[in-house]
Amino acid sequence: MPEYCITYFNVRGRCEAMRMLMADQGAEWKEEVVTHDMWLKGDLKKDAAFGQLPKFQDGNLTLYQSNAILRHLARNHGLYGKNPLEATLIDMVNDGVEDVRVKYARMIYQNYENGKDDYIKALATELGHFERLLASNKEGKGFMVGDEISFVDYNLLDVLRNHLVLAPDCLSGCPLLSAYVKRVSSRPKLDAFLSSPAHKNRPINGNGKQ
Ligand code: 6SG
Repeated sequence: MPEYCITYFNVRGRCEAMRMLMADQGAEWKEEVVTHDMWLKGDLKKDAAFGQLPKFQDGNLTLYQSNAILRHLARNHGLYGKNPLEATLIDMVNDGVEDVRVKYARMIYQNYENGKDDYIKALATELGHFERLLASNKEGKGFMVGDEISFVDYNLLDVLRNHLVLAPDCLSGCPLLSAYVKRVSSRPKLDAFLSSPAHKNRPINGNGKQ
């Protein structure tokens, strides 16, 4: 069993997709929770490869950058497609998820009061891209790429679930994505994690906005 450890703030943020992946794959991990005060002391920031968290340990290997961590877990658990072409397509979708995550975080942390309404108005277009991509694989009845779940499904699911909290009807024009969220969320081990206090009681974002 690998020795996984997440060092991060007490938020879902950039770690919930990797937590969902590990829970669904039956992997165990430790959590080292960093408080605001601990972070402001500066030692952790100084040690971090890019001055930021999350940090992730797999035995003696220490990693930074949440998407690199997701990819590392994907390689460990066979979640990176069945051939190089699928891996490339998974990367493409993941870059699209990252674009949405960055826009979402900018709105949440920098422009919530003034920016939320316009952000929500643009969601039909933003999320419509994923609806069409999903439709192009097995008529939208499975996963984003190929026949099996991959790391991008966990990352996309996390972003979609956060958007459903922000705007509960944001998937009303996306029937395939709506069904995908329900289908993937109901995988038994993932459902158990999503129903757990560890997930439910952890704030989505560090400033209390959602
Ligand atoms: C913030 O942006 O949690 N890391 C964040 N912030 C602290 O000094 N490209 C990489 C990646 O994918 C992005 C990392 C990410 O891994 S995530 C970080 O390290 C810094 O830059 C969002 C999050 N925010 C919680 C938070 C940060 C500042 C205010 C609220 C924690 C609580 C208080 C201070 C630190 Fe706080």
